[in-house]
Amino acid sequence: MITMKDIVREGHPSLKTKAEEVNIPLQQGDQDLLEEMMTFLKNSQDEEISKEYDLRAGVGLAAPQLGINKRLVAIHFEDFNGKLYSYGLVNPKIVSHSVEEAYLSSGEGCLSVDRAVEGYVIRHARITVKATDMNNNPLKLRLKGYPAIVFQHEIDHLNGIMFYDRINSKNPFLAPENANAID
Ligand code: LHY
Ligand code: NI
Repeated sequence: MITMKDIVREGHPSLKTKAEEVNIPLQQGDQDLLEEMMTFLKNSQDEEISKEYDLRAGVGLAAPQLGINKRLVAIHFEDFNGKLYSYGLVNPKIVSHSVEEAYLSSGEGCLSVDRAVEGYVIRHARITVKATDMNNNPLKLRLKGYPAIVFQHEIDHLNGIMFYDRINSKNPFLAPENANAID
């Protein structure tokens, strides 16, 4: 079972490395890894299990956060309307995005970052993502709002990009004119 000790922290090279494409159909080991990553997220959101194993709640996890240099992402959360987003993604790619930008007004955190970093993380407001799912089927998703932010945060990990790389270093709370706040 994946716990916090398996998650690498800032300073680990895999957080700064572009991850490798994964072969389709998935090898058993890659499929098992995605399942484990999904289970971690579900456990982290379970009041009892998270307390027992001291898990920090998470909605997304990328393989490089386990020190594994592969383009695999797990996502599991309900949006503000109660719609479930639960996906194991293989080789996810943003194939198009809006010109409009967006940021979470409360900022972002990361399971690999043990400190608060304040500021607006400027991202695309809307994205279209193509990926392969855990059952080797092609997947195409159009996302906006909070889900679009989470997917971009996780896909960034596959490219060695951390959320604070997208905060304006001179003025962390500077929002571009074409950027909307998400509450
Ligand atoms: N997980 C964060 C989490 O709290 C992802 C996140 C956080 C996304 C805040 C958007 C806003 O689940 C990770 O750091 N995974 O990489
Ligand atoms: Ni992260």
